[in-house]
Parts: sequence; C-alpha cells; structure tokens
Amino acid sequence: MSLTKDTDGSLELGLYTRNPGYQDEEGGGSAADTIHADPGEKHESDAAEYTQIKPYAGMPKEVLLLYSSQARYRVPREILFWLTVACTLALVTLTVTVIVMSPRCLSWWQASPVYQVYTRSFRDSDGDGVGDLKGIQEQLDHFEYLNIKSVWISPFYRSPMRDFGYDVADFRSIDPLFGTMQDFEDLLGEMQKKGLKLIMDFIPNHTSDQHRWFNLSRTREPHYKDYYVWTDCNATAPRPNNWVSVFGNSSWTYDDVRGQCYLHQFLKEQPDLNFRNLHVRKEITDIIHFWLEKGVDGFRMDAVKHLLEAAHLRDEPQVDPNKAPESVTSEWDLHHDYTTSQLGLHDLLRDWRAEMDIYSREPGRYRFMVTESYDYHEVDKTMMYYGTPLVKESDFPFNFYLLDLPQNTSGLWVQHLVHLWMANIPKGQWPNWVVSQESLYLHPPPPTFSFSNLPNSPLHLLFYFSNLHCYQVGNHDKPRIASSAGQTYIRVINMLLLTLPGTPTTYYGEEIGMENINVTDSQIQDPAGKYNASASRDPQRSPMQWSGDMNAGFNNKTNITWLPVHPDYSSVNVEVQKKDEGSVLAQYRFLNKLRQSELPLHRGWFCYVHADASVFSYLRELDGLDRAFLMVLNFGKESAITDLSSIRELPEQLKVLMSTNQVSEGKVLQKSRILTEAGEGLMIQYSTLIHFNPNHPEQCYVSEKTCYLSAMDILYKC
Ligand SMILES: [Ca+2]
Ligand SMILES: [Ca+2]
Repeated sequence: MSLTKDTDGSLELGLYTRNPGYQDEEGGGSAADTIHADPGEKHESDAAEYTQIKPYAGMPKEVLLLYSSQARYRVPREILFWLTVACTLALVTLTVTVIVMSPRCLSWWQASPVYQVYTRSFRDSDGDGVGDLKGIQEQLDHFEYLNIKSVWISPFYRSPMRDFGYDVADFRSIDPLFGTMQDFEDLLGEMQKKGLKLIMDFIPNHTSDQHRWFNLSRTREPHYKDYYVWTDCNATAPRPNNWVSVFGNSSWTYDDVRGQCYLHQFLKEQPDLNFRNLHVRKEITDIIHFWLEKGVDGFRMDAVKHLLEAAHLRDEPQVDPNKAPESVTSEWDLHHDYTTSQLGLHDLLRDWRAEMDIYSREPGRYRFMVTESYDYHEVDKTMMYYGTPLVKESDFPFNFYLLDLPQNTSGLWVQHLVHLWMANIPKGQWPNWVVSQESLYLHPPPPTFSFSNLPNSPLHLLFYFSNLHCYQVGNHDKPRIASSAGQTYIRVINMLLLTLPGTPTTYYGEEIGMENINVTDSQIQDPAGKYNASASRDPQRSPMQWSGDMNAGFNNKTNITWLPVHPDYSSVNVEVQKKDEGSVLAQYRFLNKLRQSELPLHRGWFCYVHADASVFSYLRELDGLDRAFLMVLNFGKESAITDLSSIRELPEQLKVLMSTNQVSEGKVLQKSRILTEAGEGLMIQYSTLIHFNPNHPEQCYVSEKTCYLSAMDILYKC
C-alpha cells in the first residue's frame, strides 16, 4: 500500500481512505510527494520524510507503527508495560501473603455458644403439656436476644419414648408429639432466615425395638438378619457373657421370635445396631444425607464410644476380681475393654465426617459434628475424637469436666477441671465447656485407689485424693448448676463459661438461673427414673420459665405441663429478667456480646494467673493489642482478698468493667488487694504494653496463635 499527497494537501491512503484533515506544513505538495509505507519498500529517506508528518486521528496501522518506533513513544510505552507487570506481581504477592498470613476465620460453631433446647420442655404450642417444634419456632427471638447462633435440639424422631426420643423407631420422621415434617421444615426455614444454625441429635448406636429393621431382623429376613448383634443363648438364663448395660443388669435379652439373644448397651428396648454389617453402615450414612439435604447444620453424635463391640464376645474383666460373677450388674463393675472404644470406631466417625464435608463446601454452610463420649478417667480417649491434623473427626468432643465443679467449689478445683482439658487438648484444636446437661445422670464411680495410676504432679495428686474424698462422702451432684453448686454460684459459673477459650454450651434455663424441681415418686416421668428414682432426670427438665403468666408461659392454652413448673417462676423468668439490668439474664447477655466482640476473649491467649481455696484468676490477651482482660472469680464459701502484686505485667490499679455483684462495677482496685465476695466474679479490663504470655508460656494456652496489627486494624498469623 502507498500513501500519496493529493493536490488539496490531504493524504490519499492507497486504495482505502482519504484524509481531508491532513494539511501539509508548506500548504501544498505535488503528485510526486509519494510516501512508500510498505515495510518492504521502506528506506531511510522515506522514514526521515515521514517524521515530518503529524499524527492524526484514524491513521492506518503502518503509520502508527512508524510513529510508535520513535523513542519518544517507545520509551514511555515500555515504562508503562514494565510498571504494569511490576504492579501485577506486587498484587499477586500481596494477595498470597495476605492469604498465608491471615488466620482462619472463626466458624459459626466457634463464634457462638451452643444452646441446648430440650424439646419437651422449651415451649408447648398446642397445649398438650409437652413442648414441640412449633413452640421452639415461637421462641426464636430469644436466641437473637441472647446473640446465640447455634441451637442444639434434643431428639424429635418418631419414638415410643422409652428413653424419651433416644429410642428411634424411624430416623426419617418426626414424632407426632413434637409435630410434623412440615413443622420441622418451617422451623428450619425460619431459623435459616434469622441466621441461626440447627444442630440435631443423632443416635447411631441403637434403634428402638419398634424400628422396622428390628422386626425384620428378629424374623431373620435375609437382608436384615445381621442388622443387630445376635448370639445364641439360653432362653431361661440369657446371659451369653458378663456384659452389663449402662442402665444396669445384663446387656443381653432373649427374643422369643428369633430364639436368640440380642445386645443392648442401654435399655432392652434399644437394641444395638451391628456396625460390622456394611448394610447398616450404608443405612446410617443415608440417614445423615437425608438430614443434611434438608439443610441441618450439624449433628451431636450420641454415645459414640458404644458403637462397636468386640466380635469375640468374651467376658470383660471385673474391676473387683473377687466379686461373685452373678453380682456383677452395674456398669462400674467391669472394665469395658470389649464394649467401648473398639478398633474401627474412629473409622466410622471419620467416614461420617467425610460425608458431612461434602455438604460443607458451600461458603457459610459448614456442617458441624460434636461427639458425646464420657470417658471420665481416660481423657486421652476423649481427645482422640478431635481426629488428627490430617484426618478430621469431630469438631470437638463434649467436655464434661466442669459438670464436677459443684463437688468442691474452690478456685483450685475449678482450675484443676479447666486444666484437665487444656493440658490434654491436641495442638491447634478448639476447646469447649459444658456445665449442665439434661441427659447426663450417671456419674463415674469412686476412682479406685492404686499406686499405678497416681498423678505425677503435686497439684493433681492433691485433687486425686480430694476427688476420692468427694465421692466417698456421697456428694452426688445434680445437673442444674444453680441447684448443684447453689444459687450463689450461678452467675460466676456463667462468667467462667463465657470467658474461657472455646465454645460454651448452655443448657436451656441456665441463662436465667433456673433450678431443679422436686419431683415426687408419683410425678416421675423419666423412664430411667421409674427404674431407679435417684437416677431420674426429671428435676432438671422442668418447663422453661418464660414469664410470670400461667405455666410460666411454657403453655398458655391449658393448665397441663408434662412436669411441674418450678415454684420460683414468678421471679425467675425471662420476661422479668429482661427488665432488670442486674439479672442473671442481663449478665449472660452482656458477657456473650463481649465474648463475640472482644478479640482477646474469642481468639486470644488464656493464661492462669492465680488459684487458691477461693479464687481462680486468669487473663485473656492478644499479641499486638494493648487491651486485655483479667478475670478474678471467687468460687469459695467466703469473701477473699487476692494479691496479684507479683504479676508485674498487670498495672497497679485495676478498674472493674463488670462484676456479678453490680455494686462493684466501675471500682478501681489495687492489684495487691482485689476483694471478691463468695460467688462473685470480676472482669477487669486494662491497658498493657507488656504481655503476660511471652514470660509465662507454661501457664498460657491458645488454640491458634494470632496477632493484631493495630496500624492496619488486621489480624495475622504470628
Ligand atoms: Ca405440644
Ligand atoms: Ca453398639
């Protein structure tokens, strides 16, 4: 192609375009002024001539190329190019650094306490006296008020209620007592709208004897024949081995239809499933899928240590070898070498975890697993449920050690119970704390004295003997903390629960300080209580106290409640306490809010500072943050003065941010004289540039170390 100057001074663009906008500087030109822009024909004189041409809009590629090769255009262009490359690399590096350096966000089950709803007792919507799913839905605002996101609902599967729902007749349907599947879906939908997470109870170890599978198994239907653990036995003396049920007596029952004995580690109406059968495993996995598909956010896996039994069915060793075998009838008479924590148990849980992870991939839809296993004297067994760094299992196993708090209200005892978990938790795992639960009524037996199992530290040795003593005097605690520890301690225990590192579990009613009810023999509802009145769980299952209205607002349609309402309901109820700034409820709410908003409380270090017969004191701090919290909790029987002057990291003067005794709030205390009344808890906020944890690493714990960069207001791994 060639460019030719036309007689009017504009350029003729070969065969293509005419450019009237171009004017030669000298105002004209001849037909001989032809510029050869074809690269093949280009030469120096052309180029020199071409430089005289000014750029113009719409110039063709060839002209543009000639211009662009000039230094004044090329150099800025190259500078721009390399600048872009450098900026892109810097951005990529920054992004990778931020990703690598950022600590993991806390998941919903870490950020919020878990609130346990006992369905029968929370709220009765239809007036039949028993709480139900619609009732829970009616009270969802309560969780919002408390700033609680995670709600664990006790079983509502179809059940003959021999163990109040822990005997499931159909894992895929709702018991009519609690509502319908539509009610469940409405409840779940409403919870999701409010950002609440629903955790279901899951009961894999056994079914009800009314379950279809059991009926098919006892008639030897080929597919179902081995769904349960069957063995030959004598019909008149059906005890194929010495195994005993958690509820007492032999764990074997003879079945007339099949002519064999079946195993039940709990009630005889709760036959154990045979997890060595692959069809059973598949059934249970399908049920997990069924509920995850519905949208539930997690499972509390019930009684997991009982899932598998040794296939050889040999006798378990007796705790007292001299005891007559026929008098071995209690769970505590045997070492459960063959009926709990069997090889393969963790594989089952890991498989279920993997199934749940499939449903966890959507952002914000993490499915949570908590396991229930009460291995009181074998903390290492409990810790195994956390899994390993490479193979995940439960997010945490429930920590029941604080249930023993009422046995010996002292600062040292509380520190000991807390330390049992903190000293054994695998690195990087998330702690949790339970102080009350409806389903636990069985207590481990007095530990047997033995030189071989003496603890090796002096502190633990002291508690070993103190523990022996507690059991021996028969201080049998009851699950509601206000009743077992005493009303004096309810506030300080809530303060402990909400300021320890990890997830607290709150049993319904603890947030208002509900107490156990007295249940007469004729009023007993709990099947376990009918079997053994002292084991009844009824006292801690009384209806939730919502208001001073009829039936405490649990049921305002009829005058029926399945268990009596506590007589203190006119003063101990949600409505009254909402109006009182100093109430148990107000303090719970304040502490929970603080727990979720203050970095040291939910992500920071936890350090022991002091413990004595009355006081347990610890602090919460975060590297890089100059704000820290000192907790001074008096679990003793009398007031105490605590001297923390030896803790040089603390300022001389300490201002009380919150006290369980409102009169102490705002007080300025000397660190050498911190006064607390019995049952009083102080939260002291202070400013610091010197942190405690670097100088006392052996007294401090953090799940995942994180630092705060104040200049940018961000957290980073450090
Ligand atoms: Ca009802
Ligand atoms: Ca089992």
